[in-house]
Amino acid sequence: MKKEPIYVTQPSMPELDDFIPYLKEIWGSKWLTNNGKFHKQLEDSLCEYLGVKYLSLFSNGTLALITALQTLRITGEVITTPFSFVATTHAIHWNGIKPVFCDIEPEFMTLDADKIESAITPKTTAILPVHIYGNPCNVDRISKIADTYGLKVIYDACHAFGVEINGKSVLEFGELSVLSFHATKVFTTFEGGAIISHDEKTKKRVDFLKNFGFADEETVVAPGINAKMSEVQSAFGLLQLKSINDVILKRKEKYDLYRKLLEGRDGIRFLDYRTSVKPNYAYIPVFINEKVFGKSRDKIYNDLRDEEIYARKYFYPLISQFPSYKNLPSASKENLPVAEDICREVLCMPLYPNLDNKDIKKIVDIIIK
Ligand code: T4K
Repeated sequence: MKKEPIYVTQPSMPELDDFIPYLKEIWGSKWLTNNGKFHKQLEDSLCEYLGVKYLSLFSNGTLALITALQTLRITGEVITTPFSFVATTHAIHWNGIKPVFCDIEPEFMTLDADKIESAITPKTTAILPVHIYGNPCNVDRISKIADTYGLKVIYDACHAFGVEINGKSVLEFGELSVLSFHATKVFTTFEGGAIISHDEKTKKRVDFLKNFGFADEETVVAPGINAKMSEVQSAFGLLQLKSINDVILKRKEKYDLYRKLLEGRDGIRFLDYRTSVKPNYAYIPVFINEKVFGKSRDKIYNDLRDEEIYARKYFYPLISQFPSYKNLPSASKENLPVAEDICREVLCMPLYPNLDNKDIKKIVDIIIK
């Protein structure tokens, strides 16, 4: 029998039968969207699960990022990382703000706090770092820099569902954090996302902005957008949440197996989590140094594809290499030497709870053969 292709990820689906009662309730109530019952329940349940006070659901992470910048009225220039999914910088661009790229740390691949200050200009109003692969940024250093220069910090936490530092949610840092619940994420609502804020007033502004700016039937307080999550998606989220601890545990088992089989080989490196981090095992990026390992990242990528195994080069090319951004002064190769190297070495391996251990062994064999 022909084997199914293996993709970089696969959503963990609950039993369809378990979803039917939710659908029946939605059908019965005819309440499909706009802050319905399941929407409210999911916001409360996520606050509890994630250990945060205020969370606003969104239709996706990109609109949540765009709205986060609107919420804080960010203008001028925003310092960000080129090593991320392109939506991070697009959100800045869609707000008419100039992105300023800053290099990343070689060890953790998050924004290099040592290089942020030299990117600040009189026009800088905010920093938009990314907890890449769910590994937290240097949050303490970034907070200090932001305080010193009077800047806001919005974290792109799209990979960081459930991640903690020293027992505290990573979503507690910065003025706002943004999650994605896309089908490829650890926790999913098909499409979806959220903004985490720290006070009721800000949460209210976020909620107005994601609903066209309506404060009530006759009052529009700002030029908002439509970025609401529907009842079907919210219900799916409630069901997903029931198995999330199991999902993360299974991801860890697969993650550990990759590391056991591949660790210690010259020219192959894994991303180490910062100390005191509780990870979510969202991704397993492997960094291949061609000169030392003797085989390039692209050769391994192609060898795997020949076997219908679709590892992904997250995140290559750098955002700064795309036509919309490559002419910015901060996009130059000289400004981003670490990110330029890392993006040529990285390959994210398939990782999801239902991935067969035999397939992991096969993937490792293809890499090392
Ligand atoms: N910030 C960061 C740091 C992000 O990583 C993202 C999204 C965002 C912001 C924006 O959040 P959203 O607006 O998306 O909520 C995927 C996702 O579409 C994207 O959400 C994600 N980051 C990015 C890292 O990965 P693609 O273009 O690589 O997806 P795609 O369609 O190639 O899917 C990858 C694999 O996943 C497929 O080969 C098979 C599997 N898959 C995919 C889908 C959609 C499934 O098994 N089922 C599915 O339904 O971008």
